[in-house]
Amino acid sequence: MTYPSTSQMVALEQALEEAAQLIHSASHPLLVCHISPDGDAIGSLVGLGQALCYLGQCPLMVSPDPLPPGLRYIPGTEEVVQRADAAFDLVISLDCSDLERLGQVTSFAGFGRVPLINVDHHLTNLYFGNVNLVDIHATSTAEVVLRLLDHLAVPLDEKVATCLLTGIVTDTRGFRTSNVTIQTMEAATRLMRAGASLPYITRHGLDSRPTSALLLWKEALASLQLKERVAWATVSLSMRHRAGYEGNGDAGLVDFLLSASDADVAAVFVERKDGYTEIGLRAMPGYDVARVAQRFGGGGHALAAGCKFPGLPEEAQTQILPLLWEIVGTAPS
Ligand SMILES: [Mn+2]
Repeated sequence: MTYPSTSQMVALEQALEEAAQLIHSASHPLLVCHISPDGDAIGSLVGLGQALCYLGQCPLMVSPDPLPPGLRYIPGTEEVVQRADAAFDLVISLDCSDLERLGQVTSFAGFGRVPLINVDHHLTNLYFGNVNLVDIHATSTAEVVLRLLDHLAVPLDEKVATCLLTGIVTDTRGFRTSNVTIQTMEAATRLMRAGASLPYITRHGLDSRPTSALLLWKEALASLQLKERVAWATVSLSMRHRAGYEGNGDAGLVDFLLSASDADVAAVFVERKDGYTEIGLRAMPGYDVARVAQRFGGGGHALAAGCKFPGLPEEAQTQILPLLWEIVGTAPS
């Protein structure tokens, strides 16, 4: 697997035009986001979905996994479905770095026989679409969707703006990440002008979580370890049970671990029912944890990545922690 070349990045303008042509010639597009969806996945899905209604297309909006209750404040999410009953003549994937992230959608009747537009911003994107609208410098897929809407000359309304600003705010954790640029702030300003409320989105998108998530943190933090600038913790099935936490993943714990002043890299190892361990990785600017995630078939961004390991958390730690120590042992680039 290789990172996208410069020519692929230069091809972005051409990809915008090709995507616009495919959208204009479609009658029944199907939009899909990734499994275990986050704010950017759902915000981009329903933002683009509702905007395309202005072109007379009301696409089918599919999330392969059920919507986490915390994302239901995003306008339009009541129309998101998990299965496609109707036929479609175009697929647009949002925030997915590879086909596996589309979950069961790749087995829908007709998938693979219609064109696919891949809209994403992950460094590890595999360019699996007929058109690849992938900007690895964008903070979020929502930012790429905004460029597509500009290219299509679709007007922004309050709902669409709220969806897209949710994607930017959640993927940048409130404009905190190192990839935030003046262009990001300009995009956010435009979305606010169109009616999106930044305080509302920040409150619902970042500063609110189920109480059971805090109880899960309490359990998992008892396992916190820090050695040679790597902080890590485990979320076991029994912790999840004791906390009564029904969501997937680590409930955002890995970002909290990176706030330890002695850590440059953080990892959370989440035990799953299927025998796998899900690993969330975070790094301070200058390091690249996506390369470690890729070695185990995962992906993401240099500073935020994830992968799955076939085995228990302890087994995953034996293999992955040495690679993380290797990363922090080298000077940041
Ligand atoms: Mn994203």
